[in-house]
Amino acid sequence: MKKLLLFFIFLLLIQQVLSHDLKQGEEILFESRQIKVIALQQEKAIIQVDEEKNIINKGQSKIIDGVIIKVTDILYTGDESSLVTFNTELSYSCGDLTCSPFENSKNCCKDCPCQGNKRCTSSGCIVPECFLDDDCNDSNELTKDSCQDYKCKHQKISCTKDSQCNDNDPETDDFCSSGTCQNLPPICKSDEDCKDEDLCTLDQCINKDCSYKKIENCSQPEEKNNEEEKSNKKDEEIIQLTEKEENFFKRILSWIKNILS
Ligand SMILES: [Ca+2]
Ligand SMILES: [Ca+2]
Ligand SMILES: [Ca+2]
Repeated sequence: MKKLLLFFIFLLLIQQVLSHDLKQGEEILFESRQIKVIALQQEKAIIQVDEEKNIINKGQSKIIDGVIIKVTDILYTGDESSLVTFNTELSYSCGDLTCSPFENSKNCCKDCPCQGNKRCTSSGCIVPECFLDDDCNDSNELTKDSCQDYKCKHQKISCTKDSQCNDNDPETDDFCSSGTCQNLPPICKSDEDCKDEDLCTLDQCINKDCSYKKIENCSQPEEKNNEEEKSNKKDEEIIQLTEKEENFFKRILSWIKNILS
């Protein structure tokens, strides 16, 4: 159990250290931090985290605005195709309920509360558009309105009631299920479509669906007779066998008697 826990902690640590390959001028978003490669030289890179930048030599690491950056390799070609490989890791922990140095509501609103009436979401602090699904009603019957992460979502649907699903085919059953029209063909058209092997059920087609009503006091004669016949045959075979055995012993006995006399 302890080993398993250590393994998970190890996995968690691996996930937090990420490796990136970026050209000069390119940028990435890492844990809500904007990281940009400003310039590259043979043995060094100028890297910017949000508003702060610094020079890092190949093979070295530095903390820039709370992000630990280690430059592991530079492929210098003399033009904009030059490439830098570096690892990023936060020097703080976002999600530990403590607003540490370098953390703020912009890069970790889980720990550093949003200002004013803003709310914390997975994409940072936002002014809430809604709190409940009802706040998002767009008066359009054919959209499903919901409030997710303080933002309104309007998902298109094709129906809200059965009457919107009429396909003008009297054979099919038309209904609306979770915003989608269903036009199901009938299970049966006549009693003949419902025939089963059971002689003790009444097979009928009622309202396009098969019905199998039990027939009272019904027994399946053919099957029963077959069973009885089978068991009788077996009994006969056993009797015949024992008779054969008896005859065999009788013959041996008489043979011995003949020899002795
Ligand atoms: Ca924190
Ligand atoms: Ca709607
Ligand atoms: Ca129909």
